[in-house]
Formats: sequence, C-alpha cells, structure tokens
Amino acid sequence: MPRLTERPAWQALTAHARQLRGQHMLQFFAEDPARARDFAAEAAGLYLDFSKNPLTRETLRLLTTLAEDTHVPAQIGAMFAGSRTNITEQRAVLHVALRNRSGRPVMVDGRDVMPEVVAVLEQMRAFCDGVRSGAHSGFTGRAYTDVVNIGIGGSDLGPLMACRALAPFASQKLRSHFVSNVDGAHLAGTLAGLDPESTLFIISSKTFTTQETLTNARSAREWLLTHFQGGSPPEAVVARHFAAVSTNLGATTQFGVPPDRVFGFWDWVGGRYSLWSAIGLPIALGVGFERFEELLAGAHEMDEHFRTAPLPRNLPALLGLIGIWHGNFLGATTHAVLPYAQDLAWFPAYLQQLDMESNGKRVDRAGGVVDYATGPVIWGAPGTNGQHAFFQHLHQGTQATPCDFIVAANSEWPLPGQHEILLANCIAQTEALLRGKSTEAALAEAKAQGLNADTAARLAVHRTFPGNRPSNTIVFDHLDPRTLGALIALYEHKVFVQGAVWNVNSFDQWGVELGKQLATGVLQDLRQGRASDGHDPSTAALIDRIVKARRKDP
Ligand code: G6Q
Repeated sequence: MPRLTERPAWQALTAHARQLRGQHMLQFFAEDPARARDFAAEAAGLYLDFSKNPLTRETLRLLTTLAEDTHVPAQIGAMFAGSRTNITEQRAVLHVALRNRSGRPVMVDGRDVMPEVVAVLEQMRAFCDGVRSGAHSGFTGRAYTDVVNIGIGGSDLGPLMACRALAPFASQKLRSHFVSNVDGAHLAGTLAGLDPESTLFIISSKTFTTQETLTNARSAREWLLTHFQGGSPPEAVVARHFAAVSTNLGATTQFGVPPDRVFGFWDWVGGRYSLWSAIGLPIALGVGFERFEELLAGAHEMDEHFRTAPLPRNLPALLGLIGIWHGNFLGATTHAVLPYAQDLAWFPAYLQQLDMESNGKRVDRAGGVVDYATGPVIWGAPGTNGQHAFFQHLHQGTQATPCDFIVAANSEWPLPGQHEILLANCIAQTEALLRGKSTEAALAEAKAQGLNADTAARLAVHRTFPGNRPSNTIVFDHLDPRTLGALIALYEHKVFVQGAVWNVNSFDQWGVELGKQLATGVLQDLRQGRASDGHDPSTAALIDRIVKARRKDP
C-alpha cells in the first residue's frame, strides 16, 4: 500500500491547495450563489455552516475521495461492530454501546455487552433516585447536599464539562464539585465550604491506581473521619459517604466502598470517552437520571447519523476532513474552539483532551513514523471573553487559525435580552474573519472620524484586516442534555475520522502512561532530600534547589 502522502488522493489535494492559494473566500461566494446553502449540513439538532472555509466543491470531492481511499466508512463500521480498533491495547472501542438506544445487540468477542450496560445504568438510576429523594443519606441521616467527584483526566473532564454545561437543569439541592489536581489547594479549597455530614464523594478511576486520585481520596477520607472521630465506626462512615466508579473492583473494596456503591465499566471504554458510562454519575446526580438518558439519546442520534449518512453530508466526517484540509494542506497547526456559551466554558479543555490525547500521535498503526502532520493543538475559551483577549491574533496575526464557533439560538437563563447581544457578537465575528476590512475602508473610516489625511493614512494600514480567515459555525436551538450529547458525539467522531485518515491509533495514550510512571523516582529524591544518580544535570539541579528551598520552609 503506498504511503498516505504518496496516494493519488493526497497528491491531488496538494496540487489543488496550490491552485487555490491566494484566492479569497468572498470570491468563492460570488462565483457560487448556492454556497451558503450547500456548504451547510444538519443532524441531531446541530446545524453546521462550513461555508466560511477556503475550499470549493472540488476540495470537498477530493477530501471525500481521500476518506474513501483510506477506508473511513469501513473503519466506522468496524468500530460499531466491536472490532479491536485499539490495536496497541487489543481492545474494542465501544463508547457508542454505552448510549445505544436502538435495542440492537453490540458484540464483543461474540458476546452481547448490552445487558451489562443496561444493568449498570439501572444501578445508576436507583442510586441517583435514592440520593436525590433523600432515601440515601449520610451517616447521621442528613440528606446529601454536595457531591465531590475525585478523578483526573478522562475521569474528571467529561463529567465536569457536562455538569457545568447543564447547570440550568441541575438540582439546586445537590451541588457538584470536581477535584482532580494533587495540589492540595484543589481538595482543601473545595472541602473548606463543605459539611462532612452531607457530603458524598465519588472516587472515579478506571484503574483505581492513579496517584493523584488515590491521594485525594485518602485525604478526603481522613477529612471525613476526623469529623466523625469518637465512637463512629470508620467503615460505616466511609460506606455512607463514598461511592466509586472503576473497573478495579478489588481496589474499591479495599478502600472501603461497599459493593452496592461501586459502579463498574469496561476496558472497551477509553477514559476520555467514558462520560457515557458510570463515570457520568455526577452528571446523572446533578440533572437527574432522565436527563442523563436524554444526553445518551442525543449522542446516539449523532451515532446513527455518523454510521449511516454519506460522507459529503456526514457532520463528523465534514468536520474531520475540513480539519485535515487545514492541517495537512494549508499548514494550520492549531484549531480554536470558541463556544459562545458560558455554560460551555469547560468545552475547549474537554476537547483538548479528546482530540490531543487521541490524535497527538507520531507513529501510524503499522509502527512507522508518519511524514505528515496529525492532530493540531486545540485551544479556546468562551466568547465574548475571547474577543477581548486573543481574537486580535485571529484577525490580524500572521497565521490563519481555523475556528469553530458554537452557539445556542436560545438561552436557558432568565436574561433573554442579553442573549441577543451574545448571538450578534458570535455571528459578527465569523463575518469579520471572512470579510476583513480593506485599507481603503479603514482610511475612509479614519477620515470620517475627523483624523487628518496624514494620520488617517498612517493608521489605515494598522486598521486593515486581511479577512479570508476560516471558521465553522455550529448552531442549535437550546443547550439542553440531548443537544449536548449530540455535540460531544460530533467531536468524538470527528476525531475518529481524522485518526482513520491519518492511520493512527486514536484510542491509546502512552504519553499519559509515561506521566503515571515518571514521578515516582523524583518523589523518592525529594523525600530523601537529594537528587539521586542518573538524572540529567538540569533535573538534578532542580531537585536540589527545591530541596534547599523546602528546608527553609518552617
Ligand atoms: C484518558 C486517559 C487519562 C485517564 C486518567 C485517569 O483517556 O487514559 O486521562 O482518564 O489518567 O485514569 P483513571 O481513570 O484510571 O484514574
């Protein structure tokens, strides 16, 4: 099989990019009156406008050929069919089974996993109903008022992002908190405002070996037991104030979590794809189990679209292929995610993990080092705040950064007038990035402001915007559980499509595993008060410098 970059479809795209260089998107709109209509697609309540990208109908045709040539449709089918898509860990990739509402079986090694999936969902439903109704209570019989999720990475970012995104739907009686960092500031700062008698901890860890999570969990247990000391049996207290989500049931029992409060999941669920499993328990507790099911249903609707829609109308495929166009043929190295929604404040960080951990890979599935760019740097922040910060770079910097603008037409909050302002800013930014402002227009504007001809001419060049800057816009009616489910699934599958074309394994994360191993030796050095042999000189000097500084600290 020829290398990816040597394939005719790749080479055709390279030549095509050369032809399009220097052309302005406004020209594409002028030449193709149906562009705005045809360069948009809709599924599962999400409307995607991709017309403000520097591409033509021919580009889309060539990108689709590339996807077909790299067997993207077959790879999609294989994932849904339970193949061992994660080849380095020999695991199926079946987060789609967790939200499978179709009644169809999902087979792994000849066995239908759906009965187990449904059983854990039912266990979650019973627990959520018990906590929310007050039937499950703390050791002294007080209803829980606060849920603290202790987890990190995939066991934190998904539920955190979704809980914040669905804040308008959350119970006022049950607040959710997320502690991930081993920096004591995170746990101590969170616990400072809480009452141990009405606090429920969820330890979320697929492996139940992650240093940060177990350290925070032990400290939380100590905080709890310190409050209850004097007569109360510690096991009984822990049993009423802890639940756990893990695949390591032996370790959760050892920690003291009773089996009926342990929620299992499976090795075919990757950490960053796990919010649909019991890792989503904080979401279900916050918004109620029915709404959690709506989240699953929205994701399932997107799954069905992804599985069946032809590539040119397939939203995740379009987003993925457009990203490949930017990264591999136009030279973009980063991608901005700009939700015009304060409730989606954690969405860029969530996508950062989803995308960068999945496709931040330099070796293809056959073990060869790739000679093309894979996953870009993902970054972003909610609008309109970003406009007052980094948008300067988007408009007038030397690089054209592809952006995704994400916005709901309606607000869930009781200040409807403000939402129009938010919407206007979002739409205006995409227009400004497209159109820019010519030097002549800037000059006329400066003169109209009363500046003299010299000053106006001097400033006009600084006030010029090249335009022709790319963006996608994703619009939906409401940011509700169903839509959020579809939105997350859209990006999960976008990442899948890109990994499939780049021929990388999007479902392992050896970079994270390295982090899990590395700190052990340095920790020993810090504890023994000097750098041991074997470090490079810089690391040894850093360890010694920190040891010295800590000795001064009383
Ligand atoms: C996600 C990664 C990683 C993982 C965390 C937490 O895909 O594997 O972010 O989720 O390292 O791992 P545990 O859930 O095992 O504690």
